[in-house]
Amino acid sequence: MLIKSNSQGFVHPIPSEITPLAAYQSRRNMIRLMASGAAGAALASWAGREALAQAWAPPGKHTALAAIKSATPGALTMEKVTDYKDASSYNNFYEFGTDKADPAQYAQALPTSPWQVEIEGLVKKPGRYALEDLLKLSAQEERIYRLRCVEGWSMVIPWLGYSLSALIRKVEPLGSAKYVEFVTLADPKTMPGVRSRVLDWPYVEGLRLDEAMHPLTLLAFGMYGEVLPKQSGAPLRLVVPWKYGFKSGKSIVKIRFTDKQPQTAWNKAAASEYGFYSNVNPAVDHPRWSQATERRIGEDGLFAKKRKTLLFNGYEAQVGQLYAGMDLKKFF
Ligand SMILES: Nc1nc2c(c(=O)[nH]1)N[C@H]1C(S)=C(S)[C@@H](COP(=O)(O)O)O[C@H]1N2
Ligand SMILES: [Mo]
Repeated sequence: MLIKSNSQGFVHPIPSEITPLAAYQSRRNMIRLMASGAAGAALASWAGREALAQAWAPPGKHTALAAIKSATPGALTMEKVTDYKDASSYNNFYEFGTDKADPAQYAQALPTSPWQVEIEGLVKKPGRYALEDLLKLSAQEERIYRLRCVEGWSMVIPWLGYSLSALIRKVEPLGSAKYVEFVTLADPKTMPGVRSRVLDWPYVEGLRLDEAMHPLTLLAFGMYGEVLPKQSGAPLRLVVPWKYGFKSGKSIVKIRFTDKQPQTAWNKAAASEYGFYSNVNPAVDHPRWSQATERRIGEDGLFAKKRKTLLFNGYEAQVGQLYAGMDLKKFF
């Protein structure tokens, strides 16, 4: 299947799609504290501070979100944000067990400070980067993104972070770098799931370099105006909103630049079910089930309708160009 190519060529994300709802002025924000003032500086440029302040609603209260206008039909910011309670208690983080409730229960023992991320491979500036330095690298923004799991559920989460591209530029990939591999923590002492062989640990994910550089690809340190809860991938994770959730690795310890397509944990586990690209695509079924619809977490009442899944999870205008001319059934 060929995707629609965008007549305007590459389109940067429209501000309304990634509206940073300023949590900063009214709420205690660990990230800002840690970054000692570096965060938040760029927030006001997108919209008036007043509007931002009004738009922000604390976890559990979302009515004000609808006030944010969007130029894109079905745009993200018009959707109701998932309750914090649901987003932090229904998780996939197999290092802590395969049950959705396991991460919230077992991840609390994970020490997340100090934390370092090793940058290696085909870059000019490899090395160990402390979390504090990564936090300061770019202004934090709040971005409301859908997270769509391959299991058929989705959530809408206000993430805090910045475009991964800021880090990538800083470490200067060599011309030969074509892919980025993300390696996450695998510590059998603190992660009970790592003692079982459900996956080939550590959990590894990967992106093509241009996907990793895309402004929508977020290096996230927080959500809902707070530091990430441990079950959500503290102290830092990726959020790649147009791909299935498993591409968004949690608790990252290594970022490696390579010239070869990385072997990812899910691809190793079941190559016919989980390809390298894993773009959200209603037209490409998982071999064991359809991917055409999704269930929004928090909407599972008796009469809750399933939602139609959108190509690239609704971010086609922003990311479609990355895959122009590619057969998405083959490169699934
Ligand atoms: N390290 C690690 N990262 C991971 C996973 C995991 O098991 N281990 N699960 C992935 C999957 S399948 C999904 S859907 C999302 C879930 O993120 P959430 O629990 O914050 O909703 O995390 C992804 N990142
Ligand atoms: Mo997932």
